[in-house]
Amino acid sequence: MLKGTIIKGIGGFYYISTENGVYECRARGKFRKEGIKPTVGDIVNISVLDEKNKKGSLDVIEPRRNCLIRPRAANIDQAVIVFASVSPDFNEDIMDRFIVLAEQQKLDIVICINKTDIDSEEKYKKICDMYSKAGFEVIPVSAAEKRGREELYNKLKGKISVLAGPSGVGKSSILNMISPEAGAKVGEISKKIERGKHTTRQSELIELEPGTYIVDSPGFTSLDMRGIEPEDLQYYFREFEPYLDDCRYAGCKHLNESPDYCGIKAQLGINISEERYARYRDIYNEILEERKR
Ligand SMILES: Nc1nc2c(ncn2[C@@H]2O[C@H](COP(=O)(O)OP(=O)(O)O)[C@@H](O)[C@H]2O)c(=O)[nH]1
Ligand SMILES: [Mg+2]
Ligand SMILES: [Zn+2]
Repeated sequence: MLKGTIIKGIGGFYYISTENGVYECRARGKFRKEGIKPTVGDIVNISVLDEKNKKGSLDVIEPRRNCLIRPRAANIDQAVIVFASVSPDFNEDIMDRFIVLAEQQKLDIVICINKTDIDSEEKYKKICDMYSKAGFEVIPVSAAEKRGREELYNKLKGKISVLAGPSGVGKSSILNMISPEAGAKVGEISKKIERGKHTTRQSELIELEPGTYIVDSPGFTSLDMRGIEPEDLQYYFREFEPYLDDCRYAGCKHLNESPDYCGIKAQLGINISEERYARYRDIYNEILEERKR
């Protein structure tokens, strides 16, 4: 038995990274019978069938911590949510949706604010301040000037991370800054996908160093909130957490209740930013509206 992580799956073969290198494995028939599809990121046990040619059999899949649908990958540890401070202008509404989706998947979150080199008014400082106060790790970077690389890299170490964020904010550029090899590899893969058009495929894990991986395609391409239970939304705004017990009524929605009775509303402008709260309210109402349809 050898423990490893599935880093790639193609045509029924799985490539499993272990302490003795990468093995090409077929999955045992029982998985199909049980309706389990081995997935990139799965932590598995294999038995080695042919050491010289690095071939084996995938025998056991450990229970998953989470499983993202797009990109399809299991056991992702962390989302690095990338936004630009300018060009495109920072959009807090979209940012908070990315955060909510990452919290729902129980991912660690690192917020990365890019393009600080062209942010002449230093707007990024206010953004960093708001999100650090809300309890997030925030790293300002400039992929163009390779600023912030060390700090970001340290956050990736020992984890499987997915880069998320709108297009044009610099995700590819940041990956290139972190690792030109990884950047080139992802570039190649996305070209292949473009050529192949609608082929469905699993993601691939790109190894930065042993134990440290990046998922090859950006996470949460859709910001669909319909999978979120309205009463769970409060848990996806992490700065609410210390005050939830202060609400007088069980099941407080923190919407129309008076600040005298609601721990969250009592903290507005103090320990909870009015802006973040406004997004809680908007997303909450939007989920309710969607459910009426
Ligand atoms: N000035 C500046 N431009 C950047 C920076 N990072 C990326 N860009 C530019 O922003 C555009 C989008 O970058 P890209 O990495 O493709 O974004 P992605 O869509 O998120 O992968 C490209 O023209 C990049 O050259 C940066 O730190 N500073
Ligand atoms: Mg890109
Ligand atoms: Zn409340």
